[in-house]
Amino acid sequence: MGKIVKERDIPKELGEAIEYALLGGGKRIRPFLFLQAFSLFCDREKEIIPFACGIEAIHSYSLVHDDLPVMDDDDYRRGRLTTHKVFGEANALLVGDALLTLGCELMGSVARKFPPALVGEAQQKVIKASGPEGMVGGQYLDLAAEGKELTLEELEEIHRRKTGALIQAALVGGAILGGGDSVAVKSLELYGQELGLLFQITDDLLDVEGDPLITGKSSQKDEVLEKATYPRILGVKATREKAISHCYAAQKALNDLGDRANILKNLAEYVYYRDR
Ligand code: GRG
Repeated sequence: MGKIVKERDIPKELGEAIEYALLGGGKRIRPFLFLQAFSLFCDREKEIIPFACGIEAIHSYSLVHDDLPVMDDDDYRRGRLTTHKVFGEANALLVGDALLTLGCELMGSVARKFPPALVGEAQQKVIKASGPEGMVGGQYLDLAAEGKELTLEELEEIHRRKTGALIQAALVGGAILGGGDSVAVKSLELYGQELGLLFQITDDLLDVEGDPLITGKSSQKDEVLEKATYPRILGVKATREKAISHCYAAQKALNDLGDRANILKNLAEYVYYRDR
């Protein structure tokens, strides 16, 4: 991923800010999911890596913008200062714009090696999931809900869009590009839906119970911003139980794919037990 900036004619300081935001030690779960789904059906992982990097670039853009003072106003991310704290707000806005557009470019670049129709379909899934019907829409609803009481259904809709849509699209995109049939794509879609909710629930739990030295970000932020969260609506114990049921449902969705899907099944457990 380090080559993304070096290989392009990007103004030096902007390039440094992009690298700071992109290469700052995230878990890289979305590109991992994409590559795992792809490799269930095709062994040309090396050639598809730019598409996976594109997904991570889009995810990183969303974090940079989310951390801005006009949004969640966070000083720390991934164990260090947020992009706007280091490079200034205007530059962080541009870094986010750059990562989003670079992400689209990177995904499209694999059309030189894979069937362009499949690349277009997978790319459309990821872009749609990142836009107003998905992540941007979820972020909008999330900001609008600050300080309000939400029902569990309303909370779930926010997270299905904000967190779940891109996770699901990474899996579906990988399966499509790898050549998976419609039944397999559907299984991964269902797995992604459950994993996305599990991911958000554990994110909420980490905000309450996590160690900032391990998570790399401030804790108790949801309470400060008066955000509706699973622990706030259900309590911590019932939230943990809900997380377990999504973990099992995610694993069950992959049963038809057999042992080759074991890594993805194990990943659901990793998300359940994660401490960062
Ligand atoms: C600004 C359009 C726009 C969207 C922002 C992703 C997002 C929407 C906000 C991030 C806020 C947040 C904490 C969401 C909960 C789940 C989530 C996406 C956490 C961050 O993803 P990780 O844990 O991050 O995969 P790393 O650092 O590992 O890449």
